[in-house]
Amino acid sequence: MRITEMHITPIALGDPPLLNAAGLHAPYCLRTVVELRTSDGLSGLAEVPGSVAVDQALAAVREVVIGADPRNWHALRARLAERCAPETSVARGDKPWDGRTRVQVYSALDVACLDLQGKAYGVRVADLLGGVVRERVPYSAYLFYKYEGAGGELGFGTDPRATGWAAARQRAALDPDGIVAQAEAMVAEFGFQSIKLKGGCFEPAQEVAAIHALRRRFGPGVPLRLDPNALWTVETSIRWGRDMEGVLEYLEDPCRTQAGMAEVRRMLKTPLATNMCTTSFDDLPGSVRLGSEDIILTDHHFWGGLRASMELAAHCRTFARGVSMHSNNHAGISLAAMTHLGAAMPNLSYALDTHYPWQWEEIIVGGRIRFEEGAVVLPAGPGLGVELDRSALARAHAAYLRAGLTERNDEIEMQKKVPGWKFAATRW
Ligand code: GKR
Ligand code: MG
Repeated sequence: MRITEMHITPIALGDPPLLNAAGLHAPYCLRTVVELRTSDGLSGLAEVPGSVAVDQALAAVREVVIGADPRNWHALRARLAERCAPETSVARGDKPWDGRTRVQVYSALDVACLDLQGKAYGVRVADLLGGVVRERVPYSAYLFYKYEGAGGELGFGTDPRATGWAAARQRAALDPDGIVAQAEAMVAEFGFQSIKLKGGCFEPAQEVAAIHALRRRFGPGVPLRLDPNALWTVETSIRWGRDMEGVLEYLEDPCRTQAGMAEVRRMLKTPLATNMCTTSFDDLPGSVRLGSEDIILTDHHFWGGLRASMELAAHCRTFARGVSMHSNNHAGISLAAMTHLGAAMPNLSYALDTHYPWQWEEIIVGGRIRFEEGAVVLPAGPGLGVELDRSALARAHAAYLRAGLTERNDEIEMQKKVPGWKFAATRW
């Protein structure tokens, strides 16, 4: 079997004005869909966070990919390394999301090749990752402070006909009551059994008050997490971490650097998780030496693919760390890939993050993937078990061309609401 075609399609999906440490989400989030086709007529899919830089990095390896055997990942990866070595964590940047592009090339090709292999052998991607340990993969509700509006072509007005979660997706949520109302709507619609709040947007006191309000509303049976995306100092992290002791399942990236996290970890009983301080294999020795976190949040888009995330899970087992998953905005191909990974990871210890409920469009046949009691049932396969809806893909690509965005830039979006607003790597 040989790869004969590689298609790179940038798309834009509507996204509400969600706040985070770096500013505000634009009306559209960008993704890139990669499709590999083979000599025997198979199609393998992958989805990665989109930007012109990622698309260019993918296009730059096309001649290495064409002609490769998708069943031999080691051979393809070695050839990719000659052409485009993956960045180390130094290139990640200090924004909440990972700024690297070449790591995403590895991720896209790893996932698309696994999809092809699964289709060729008639098995699921999770089977290829070592076998299915759970058929239902639990996800967490992911709450955001937000301005009014739903983004994309739904615009920024409130649609009075919207009910339930659709209405909550449009309503502003800027205070603890708004966050509790958002959680109620999201939990009612999707059945999530744990809740994460995206922090780093307001004074710690306000975000911690929202966590206590969630605890009062949902009780100790619903695990809670807060993620200030490293905007707090070590002192602030200890001060507010103590205030939430016994309330949080984990505190995610309260501050910057492994050394900072290790200091906070020594002073708190609450476990710490990260997708900002330990973000690639070159970070692992420091993580172990310093003891910077209890839980590493993998993300196959940034760790180099599903197989690399399984390697990370083995590392976490060896060093008695928990493992779970980070997310950025995404569509169904990524959700399917995350679900296969979650289904195959023996030591998955927490419900996975997902931004999926914030979107409403889809590019796969059958439309939106459903959550049952907060979990996604492993797609039946073969491969990832999802197929491209080519007209939906064409619509999302047309939206990309209309939107005119070349990369994610939350600072510029925030300045449209708050003139002069500037990102600060540490704020409180
Ligand atoms: O979507 O605004 C967002 C998040 O802040 C995202 O960019 C982060 O990468 O979800 C992420 C996280 O857990 O840090
Ligand atoms: Mg995070």
